Amino acid sequence: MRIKVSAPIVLILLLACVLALKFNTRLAAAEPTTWIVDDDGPADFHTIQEAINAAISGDTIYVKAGTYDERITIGKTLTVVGESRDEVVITRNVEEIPAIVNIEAYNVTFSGFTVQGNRSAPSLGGIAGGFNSTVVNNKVINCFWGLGTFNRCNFSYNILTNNLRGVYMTGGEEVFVSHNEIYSNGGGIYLYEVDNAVIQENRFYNNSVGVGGLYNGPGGNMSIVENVFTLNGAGIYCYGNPFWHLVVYHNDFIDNSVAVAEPPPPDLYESTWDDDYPSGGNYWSDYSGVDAYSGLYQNETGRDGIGDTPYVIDEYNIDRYPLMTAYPPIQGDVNSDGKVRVDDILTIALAFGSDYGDPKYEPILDINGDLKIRVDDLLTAVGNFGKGSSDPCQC
Ligand SMILES: [Ca+2]
Ligand SMILES: [Ca+2]
Ligand SMILES: [Ca+2]
Repeated sequence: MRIKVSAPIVLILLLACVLALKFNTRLAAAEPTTWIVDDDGPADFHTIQEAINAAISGDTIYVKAGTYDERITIGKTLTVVGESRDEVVITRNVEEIPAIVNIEAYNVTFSGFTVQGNRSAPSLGGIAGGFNSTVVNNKVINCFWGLGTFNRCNFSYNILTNNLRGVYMTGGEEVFVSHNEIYSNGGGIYLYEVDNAVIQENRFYNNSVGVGGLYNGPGGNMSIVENVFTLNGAGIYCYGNPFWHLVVYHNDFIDNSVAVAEPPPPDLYESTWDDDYPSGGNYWSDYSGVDAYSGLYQNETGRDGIGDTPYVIDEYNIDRYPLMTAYPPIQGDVNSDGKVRVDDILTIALAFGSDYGDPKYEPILDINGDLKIRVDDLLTAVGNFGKGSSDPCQC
């Protein structure tokens, strides 16, 4: 029997074959594609969202310099990268909920953009959402809030400025915020009911509040370490219900109107404002104590760079080992004036040859901590000669 095949069926079969081939080629290649976006030049696409729509998970979207007036939703695991943080601008003037850039997938990397909003549009967020996302090297300006509501995410090396709130998180967990420049915002970082956040090595200056909220979930930890808080209304502003466990050390609090506003009341877990001895606590520019003694109880002979009396925020919140100079101290700055000069070197030289227990021995002169003042200590100080400034704020 002869089978009759009509022309339309042949066409459909052919089309199916072509599509299958194309699909298989893409699958077989398994090579991630990089899609180029440019607003005004030759490129695969002229809007970022079109490129995202065309991409599959694993692809990269590379966005060239330009201004992109669009709301973006990233619903796939993509690397979305701008050519230059200052020259690739995503901007919206109208209210977008929740944000201009919305990350809705896992493991997205978003990097190299300026995201600019309009603070008069209520609730306009900068970059929102995400799980296990990496949001690095972006600049978020003039938004109602800059970065928000992330879980298990890494925010690093971003600039957040002129936002009502720089980082605004509610209900997230395992958040790592580091090396960001956070200035001239209403609130630098506001966290509500966030479990296990680490806020490390950021610089907060000229904000109404550096870090605020801190209304942790049950069992949560909040670590605030190695940050610099300068000229904020309040460095840390704690309010709401009691914390669970707040750990704050090796930060510099310099010339804020108040270093810590509304410190936490006592609760199940006490707040910790230092990292024990000799690691120490924080540098407080309004600390008025002196450094003449050393040791766990600050009653042993010799200076150690730690104030001999605690820095008392209130009766429940005490830094037992306040630092005499901004963190990290410069090795060799033995008179704790924030710089290494001739007087420091001379002081070490005068104690040269002494051992722990000798009248001339002081822990602060023993730079390598081997309980003796020798040539290696002197050489380290000489190596740092000239370092440091009389101005602690180099913003
Ligand atoms: Ca001391
Ligand atoms: Ca010095
Ligand atoms: Ca030594």
